[in-house]
Amino acid sequence: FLPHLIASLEQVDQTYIMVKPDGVQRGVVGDIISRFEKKGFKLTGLKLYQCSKDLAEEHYKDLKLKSFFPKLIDYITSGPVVCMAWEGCFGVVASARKLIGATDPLQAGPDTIRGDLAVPTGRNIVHGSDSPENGKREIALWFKEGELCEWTPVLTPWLRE
Ligand code: IDP
Ligand code: MG
Repeated sequence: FLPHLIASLEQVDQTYIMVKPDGVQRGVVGDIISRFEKKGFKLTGLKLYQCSKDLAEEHYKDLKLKSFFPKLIDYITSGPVVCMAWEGCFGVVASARKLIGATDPLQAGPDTIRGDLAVPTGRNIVHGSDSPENGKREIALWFKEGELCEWTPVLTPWLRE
């Protein structure tokens, strides 16, 4: 039983969650953080940060050819964002996307962050990685070495199988 428990406790993924500048301005940072805490994710990195155009463009490089790309970069660099690294068992990345809701807040379900708090797609207040690979990539992009904390929440056995 114990070796099995330890092995499954080790299966972790990370997701990069970011409160966009509109979320910071609107004072919903606490609400957003609280939803991930209550879900049982483990916070490993957190900072308020004014990002450069270069960093925003690198983060959204897959969208470079979209017509809204220049506006997206203006939006993301328009004020400080809150960068967060969250860790959880396998499924944490998809689970975070569920809490966030669809890209277009009109399509996002009730009780999701975007469904509850946002209206237009271009002001959808929060970012979440779309795959475990991108979770790793984005955390490495937004956090420097030494900014992430490794710690053991006492509730882990109650939150992971
Ligand atoms: P996601 O944030 O739900 O993963 P993506 O398709 O990766 O959605 O797009 C990244 C961000 O670009 C969105 O969160 C939104 O801020 C912006 N965006 C996406 N599509 C549109 C659009 O059609 N108009 C304006 N902004 C958009
Ligand atoms: Mg995306």
